[in-house]
This record gives sequence, C-alpha cells and structure tokens, in this order.
Amino acid sequence: MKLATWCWLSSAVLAAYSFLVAANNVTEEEVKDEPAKDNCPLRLESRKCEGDECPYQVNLPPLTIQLPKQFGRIEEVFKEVQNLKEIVNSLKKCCQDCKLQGDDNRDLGRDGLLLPGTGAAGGADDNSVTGLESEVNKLSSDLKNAKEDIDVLQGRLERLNLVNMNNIENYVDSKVANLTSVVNSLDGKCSSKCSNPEQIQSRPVLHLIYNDCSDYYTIGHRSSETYRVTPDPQTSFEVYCDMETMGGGWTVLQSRLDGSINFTKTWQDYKAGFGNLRREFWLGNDKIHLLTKSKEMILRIDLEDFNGVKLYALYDHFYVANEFLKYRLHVGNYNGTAGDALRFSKHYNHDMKFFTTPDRDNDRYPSGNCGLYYSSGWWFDACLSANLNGKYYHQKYRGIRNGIFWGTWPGMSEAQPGSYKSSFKKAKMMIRPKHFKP
Ligand SMILES: [Ca+2]
Repeated sequence: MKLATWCWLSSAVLAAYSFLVAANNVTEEEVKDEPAKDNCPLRLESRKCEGDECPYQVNLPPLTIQLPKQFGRIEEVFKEVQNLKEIVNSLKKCCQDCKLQGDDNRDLGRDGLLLPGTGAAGGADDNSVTGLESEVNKLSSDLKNAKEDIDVLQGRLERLNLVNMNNIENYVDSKVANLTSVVNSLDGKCSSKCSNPEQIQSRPVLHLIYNDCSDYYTIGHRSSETYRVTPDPQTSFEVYCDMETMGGGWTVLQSRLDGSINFTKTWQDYKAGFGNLRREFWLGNDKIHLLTKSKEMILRIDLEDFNGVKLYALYDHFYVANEFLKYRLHVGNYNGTAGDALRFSKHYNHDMKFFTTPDRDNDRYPSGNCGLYYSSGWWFDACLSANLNGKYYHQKYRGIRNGIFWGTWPGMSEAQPGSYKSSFKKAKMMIRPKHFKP
C-alpha cells in the first residue's frame, strides 16, 4: 500500500511537470507514460469539456483520481503565452519594416526632396512634388499678374486725381474770368451811358455782396435811394445812397434838412442810429464803424446856409473806431470849400477824439459834458469848432452856440458873444471808398 501511494504521488507530480514543459504538445487526449513507464501506468486525461468545466482525471489503474478543474488554468496560461509570443513576433517584423522604410526615406532626403511622411512610395512622392511645384509656379505667376494690375490701377488713379484737380482749377479759372468780364462790362456800360439802368437790371447779374453804396453804383444803380449793404458778413442794413453828388456812390451817414428829428439823443441812440433815412437821420456809430473799418473811406460834408450858400469839405481819410474805443474819430487830408473845421486849430481839433453824448462824457473838457452843454452827440474836444448834430434852428438864434455849427464857415466865428448866430439849412455827411472811380 505504501509503495502504491508513493508511486501514485510521484507519477502525479511528474505528469504535472511534463505537462508544463511540453505544453505545446499537450493535447486533450493525454500525457502518457513517459516518467512512469513501468511501474506506474499513470494517465492524465482531459475529459471532454462540458461548458466551462474541463476537469482532468488521472488514471492509475485501477485507481482513478479526479483533479480539480483549476488545474486547467495552466493550459490557459500557456495559451496566453503563445499568443503573446505571436504578438511579439509580429511587432518585431513590423519594426524591421519601419527600419527599412526609414532607410528609404533617408536615401530620398539625400536627393534634396524629403517630403512629409505619407508612407507613400517614391513615385507618388515625385508626383506630389511636381504638383506642388506647378502650384507654386502658378501662385507666383498670379502674384506677378496681381502686381501688374495694381500698378495699372495706381496709374489710373493718379491720372484721375490729376484730371480732377485740373478740372477744378479750370472751373475756378473760368468762373473768375466770367466774373471779371461781367464786372468789366457793367463798369464799361455804367461809366459811359447809364441811361437805362433797367436794361442792365433785367440781365442776369451774379449776386455780389454790396459793402456800401459804391458797389450799387458799380452795378449800374443811379437813383439816390435806400439800399441794403453788407459791410460785414454778419451784418447788413439799409442805408441811403447819394448817386448824384460828385459822381455818386456815396453812403450817407447823417442828414439834416428841416429839424424834424431831435438830435439831442443818448449814447444808445447814437450807437444804433435814429431818424428817417429819406429825411433826417444819424446812421449809427456801430454801422459807421463797420462801413469804415474794412476799406479806406473818404468823408464828404455838404452844407447849405439859409442864404443858399453851398459849400463842402472833403476828407481823404475817415475812420470811426468801435464802441470799445468810444467810436474815436480819425479824420484827415482836408480838401474843399467849407474849410477844415474838424481840425480848426491846435486847441480845437476833433480828430482822434472820442464820441460824447449828453449821457456819456468822453470829451476833453474837464469841468463838464460838452454833449450835454451843446445838446448833441459828437466827437467833442473841449469843446468844439464843429458840430453837425446840434439843434436845428430855422433861423438865426441867440445864446449858447448849440445849433448846427461849422467853425470855418465864412463869417460864422466872427459873431460877437450875445449876438445872433447863424445856423444851417442843410447838412450832410457821407462816405465813399477812397479808390472808387465813378
Ligand atoms: Ca468832460
């Protein structure tokens, strides 16, 4: 019994060992006889699988021992080992292929054309290179064409700019030429005939800005009337134009005719102007300033006494400053028949004097207001050798010399204190551009 047991056990171990070593050759049928050929007719049999269970049995006649089914795991392990071996072999082969391919690519690279790895054969790479080359050439050609197109367009643009500038210049030149010819033709017509201003007016005349009455004269107006002037782009107003005296074109600043208008007025009245443009009026210091500030103006003063004597004074220089400068008077270069009363003497000189009104004392008389004393707004010194805004007297008067006064009028200053004083029937102040030729 002891011998039998040992024999069985050793046979079993040997059978298991032989099974492990010679797994490749193990079949379902058997592992027979080798270790215990003689004494131990041992057999290990794998029985037919029934489902997952493939139990093994060891036959040791007459003994048969059932082995646990887990014993079959050894067979599974060998199968897995076998699979792994196959995988390793395939990977090894794959690596050899990769190496060969890498060598091929390196050979191609030496020829200067190493292309992105597509794994494609050399012939395909050549085709790809050729295709790309032609594509690059095409793009290069397109780029060249585009550059030529840009050059052409740029040339056209420059020509267009040049043409446009030329057009504008030509347009401006032609307009200036038209204006010049219109002005010249009007000037020629007006200075020669001027018999039919309506005929001239009926023609289409370009609208010009009329700074003063001389501009209306220039375009053919010959009737002494009120006209609208624009001496400043922001300011236009009505004025009375004298189109008869000494050729015409005069803008009238002041007029005395009949005493219908009281000239004893305030600063504001003299600033804005007052009266009736067709009769007696003061145009207004602001307007006089505007009319004299942009052009050199001359001043003409016409006087007529109650004896019908008419004289005039002409000043080649006339300018009135703005309100901030108290409408300071600038007057000079006298010529005429009435005498230079505005610049009578060193002590009586109205040139460069401020404007004074009864309510605003800017004069050089320290003890009082010349404007208040002489009932007038004027460029008083201390106080006067002329005052064309004095009271209107219809005949000789006595007392303070507050009537219309012109100190150089024949016989006027000779009157003794307390005696009757002469006055004027008419007085008029008007201006015209210095370089105006009627
Ligand atoms: Ca004073």
